[in-house]
Order: sequence, then structure tokens, then C-alpha cells
Amino acid sequence: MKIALISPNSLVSNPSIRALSAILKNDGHDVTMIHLPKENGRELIEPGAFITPYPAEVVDDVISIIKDSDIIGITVMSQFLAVVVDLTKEIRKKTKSIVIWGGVHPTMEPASCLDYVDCICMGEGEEALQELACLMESSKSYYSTRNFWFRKGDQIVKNHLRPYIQDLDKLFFQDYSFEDHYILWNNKVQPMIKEAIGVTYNTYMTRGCPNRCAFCCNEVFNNKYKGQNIFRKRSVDSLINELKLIKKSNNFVGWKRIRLVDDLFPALPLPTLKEFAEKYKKEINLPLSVGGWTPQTVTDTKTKILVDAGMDATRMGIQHGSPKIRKLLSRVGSNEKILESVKIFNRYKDRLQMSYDLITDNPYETEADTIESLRLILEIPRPYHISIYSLIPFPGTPIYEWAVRDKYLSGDWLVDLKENTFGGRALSHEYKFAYQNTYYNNLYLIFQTYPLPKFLMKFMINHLFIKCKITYLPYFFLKAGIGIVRYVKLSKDPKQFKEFFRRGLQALKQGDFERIFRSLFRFKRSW
Ligand code: B12
Ligand code: SF4
Repeated sequence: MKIALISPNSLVSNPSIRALSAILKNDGHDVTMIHLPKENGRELIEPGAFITPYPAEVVDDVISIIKDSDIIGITVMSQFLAVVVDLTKEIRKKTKSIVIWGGVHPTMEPASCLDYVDCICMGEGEEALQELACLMESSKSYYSTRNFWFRKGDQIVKNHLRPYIQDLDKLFFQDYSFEDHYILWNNKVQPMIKEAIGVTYNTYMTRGCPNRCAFCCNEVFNNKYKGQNIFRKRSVDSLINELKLIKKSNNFVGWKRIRLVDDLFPALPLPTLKEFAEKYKKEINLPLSVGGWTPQTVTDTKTKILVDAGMDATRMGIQHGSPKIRKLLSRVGSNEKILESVKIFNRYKDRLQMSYDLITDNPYETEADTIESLRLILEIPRPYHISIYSLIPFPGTPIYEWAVRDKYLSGDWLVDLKENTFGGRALSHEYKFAYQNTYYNNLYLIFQTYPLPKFLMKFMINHLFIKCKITYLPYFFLKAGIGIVRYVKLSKDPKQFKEFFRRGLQALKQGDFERIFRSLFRFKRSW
């Protein structure tokens, strides 16, 4: 069978369709992979990037590559729905192939997806797509394949979900063969290029998270897979073998870092983490980024063994400093636990960059809640990096249901994505930073950037002083200075400075002054 897999996501080194390609190729299928990142794979912050269709020439390039495919699969995250709907329309007009959507969005919102496509895959795609391709190849009916929903004339065929894959070791390593891999780069779809891949290899050791944060896909997945073992893990040897292979095949890419994108890697039991750390240090020995920390999973022992193994960047969700808002978001844990965890990380500050996620621009949050959150943040020992994200109510989540109930959103995600606001910001097309440019959001960045004395931080979040506007003068100077501090920090690291300078020149050449301005006011991500 000829199968084409398409991803609109920005990160080209991501496991989604590479995992599927590997298993399909092993079955002897002829697989083509097309990555269509906008803005040459940079994080999407251009206004409209999430909703603007691909230019006609790009769509034509894609269609000329995939036109003979029997199956065309597209991976869909909710924020990419508008882009994928447009692309799908064109593909369906110009090819006779069956088009399948898979990934998080169809898993969360299967029914509405069938308005735009005839087949969707829910949950894990490996075994499902493998079975479907095999049935199609032998010209058998495939309409009862589990995980799939089909539109068949006026009818909708809904099949059950197959159980979660428990033995993750049996899955194939991601497909990085580069043969028949294409990339949208400099506005042209072309054979995969080294620059697009980057130097960070992204993979995972576990799948699933038993927590139920109200904004997260796992809340919904855990309902769908109720009664099953949710938190599944590969053996350490399986992961290390994958990484060894990647290191060995370094001729094309030149991997310089490994990043574990698991939802909850640090929740693995200590003996497993110890075994991983020992083998990683001995056999891989590349800088390691580990995400998926929650305050509950941080212990000194776990942090130390991972730092000793090479972990130099870590990311943890704090999400909010007010217990009331965390309760609303169904986040477990107290402020004390958050402070305990950041203090543990801080012990390793010489070897570890800490990045903490915060969710902001939440219409259910009052000014008092925000001030409470900032009070917690001013207790976090520096240095650290804060990633602020506006709350996005993804379809299927409890937050989405509240947003529709309270009339912030219409309930039609495609309309909401294009037109509606939540927390006062259009969901996608005003997406300039990842958050609104407000006094309080900028305070998070100011507190992260400067070693300010506590009395000054407390002054800046004093409700009365804010009301009388006397905090605005220091705020203005501190905000303006963030760019300068950034330059000073960058200049201490010649490699980073060179890269920053190169990108600046490129933006200058393209006359992209907005990007230059924006980058001045944004802080380097450690993640
Ligand atoms: C790693 C990760 C990232 C990476 C890379 C993401 C990528 N794939 O490009 C980074 C850090 C870059 C990232 C960024 C973002 N992410 Co992210 N990310 C994840 C994370 C933690 C793991 C994804 C992963 O690789 N899993 C491992 C692979 C093997 O599984 P998978 O991708 O789910 O694919 C399987 C199935 O879904 C299915 N499948 C997938 N595609 C297809 C296609 C077909 C045809 C078929 C049949 C099956 C199929 O089969 C696959 C194998 O089983 C998930 C959380 C999660 N639990 O899913 C969030 C998650 C996907 N991210 C999310 C979001 C929102 C984002 C951002 C949009 C955030 C933002 N606002 O900027 C950005 C968008 C980036 C961009 N512009 O491209 C949300 C998506 C929510 C939603 N409803 O769509 C998630 C679910 C987290 C959450 N909050 O709930 N992310
Ligand atoms: S802990 Fe993280 S991955 Fe798990 S449900 Fe909460 S947000 Fe999602």
C-alpha cells in the first residue's frame, strides 16, 4: 500500500507520525512522510499562524507528492484544526485516496471531525492503522476496525477503542530514515533537510498520565480508558537501545541533546530511574532535557541521579500560585509542596536550568487570585525560567465545557478558533506572545529576570499601589530592561549569542522588525 503521513506541527523531530511510519514500513508498505511546519519550524507566534491556510503552491506541492497514495493520514492537534480542514478539502478535491485524521483532536472530538473527513482514528494509531492498511491491501472490508469512526454515506460507523498498548517495547523506533521524507521549508515542499530536524531528539519512555487536570487531554483519555493501566512504561533497555541507534546513525543530523517528552517521566519508580540514569550516562552521555515534572514527583534523590546522568534542563508545571485556581484546574498539591520542589531544583542550579509553566489569562481568575499567584512566584529562588501560557480550553476538556456553558465560546471549535475570545484574547489569530501583554503577566517575567529585593516585588503587587498607578514607573523601566538583561546574559555564552545574532541578521534582511522587537522582549527558553 502507498501511505502518506502529514504533520502540520512545528516540531519536525516529534514522535507522532514517525511512530506510525516505522510500523507501517515494517509491514512492507511504501510510506511517505510530509512535515509542514510554518515559519520554518519556529514556535508559532505570528498572528493568524494557526488559522491561515497554506499557500496554494504549497498545497499543490503536497498533492503532487501524495496523489497516488491509497491512504493519506494527517495528525491533528486542536489548534491546527482550521489549517487541516483547508488542506483536507483540497486533498479530497484532487485525490481519490481515503483521508484519515488521527491524534489528539479526533480522539477528543471524534464526531465533529467527521464533518470534514470520512475517517478518524482515536487513541493510539500503531495497531489500528496497521490493521486498516492490511485489510485494505487484501481488499477486505475495514469498517469494523477498532479505534476508527467512519462516515459511510449518511451513516456514521463507530467502532470501539482497542485497549491501550501495554507492552510498549514491542513498538518500533521512530522512522528517521529520511527516504521519502519531505519538509515545508522556505515556502517550498522539498526533500527533508538537516536544518529542519534540529539537534534535539525527542522521544519518550512512558505513555499516559493518571492525573486529571481540567485543561489536559489526559482527563478525557482517562475516561475513555477507564479501568485500564494508564501509566505504561518501556523497559530501560528499549529506550537506551533506541538512543544508541540514534547516536550511531548521527551522520545526517548530529544530535546534540535528548529530550524526554513524556507526560510524567519523573513519576517512574526510583529503581527504574536509577537504572536509566546509570545506563544513560554510560551509553549515551548527551545533555538531557526531562519534562513532565509535577511538584509531587520532585525529590532530591530523583533530581540528583538525573542531574548526575546529564539532565541539564527540566520543566515543571506549577500552573498557578493560587490554591483556589489550582483547585479549579484540578491540580493536586499545595503551595508548600511547590516551594519545596523548586528549592530542591535550585540546589542543582549550577548544572540545571529550571523552567516552570504557568497558566494565565483565565477568565475565572480574579485580580486577587493573580496577586496571590505572584506572591508565590516571588518566593521561588532564582535563577529560573517561566513559560507563561494563556489558558486554552481544548475541546473535550472540562474547561471547554465551562467556557461553552458560560458563553465564552460557541461550542463549534472551528468558529471559536477563528473568531472567539477566551480570557479576552482571540484564541489563535492574536497569538503574538503565548499570553496577553498585561501588567500582571509581565510581572511574572520581571520577577524571573531581576534579582529584585522582596520589598520592591511586594510593592509592585500591592493592590492599592497598583490602583493609584504608582507602580507603573518602576514597571515601565523594568519591563524595558528585560531586553538588555537578555543581551547581557546571551553575551556570556558565545554560541548562543552567535545564533541570536544570525537570526537577528536574517530578520533584518527580511525586514521583519516585528520579530526583532518581539525577541527583545522575550526571554530565552531553556526548554
Ligand atoms: C511532545 C509534545 C509536544 C512537543 C511536540 C509536539 C508534536 N507532536 O509536534 C512540543 C513541545 C513542541 C509541543 C508543542 C505544542 N503542544 Co504539545 N504535547 C506534547 C505531548 C506531551 C506528547 C505528544 C507525543 O509526542 N506523544 C507520543 C506520540 C507517539 O503520541 P501521539 O502524538 O499522541 O500520536 C499517537 C496517536 O495520537 C495517534 N496519531 C497521531 N497522529 C495520527 C495520525 C493518524 C493518521 C493516525 C491514524 C493516528 C495518529 O497515533 C500515534 C501513535 O500512537 C502531548 C501530551 C500527550 N499526552 O499527548 C502534548 C499535546 C499534544 N500538546 C498540546 C499542545 C496544545 C501544544 C501546543 C499547541 C501548545 C501551544 N499552545 O503552543 C504546541 C504546538 C506546537 C506546534 N506549533 O507545532 C496539547 C494538544 C491538545 C489538543 N487538544 O490538541 C497536548 C495533548 C497536551 C495537552 N495540553 O493536553 N507539544
Ligand atoms: S499532570 Fe500534566 S500530563 Fe498529567 S493530567 Fe496534569 S497537565 Fe496533563
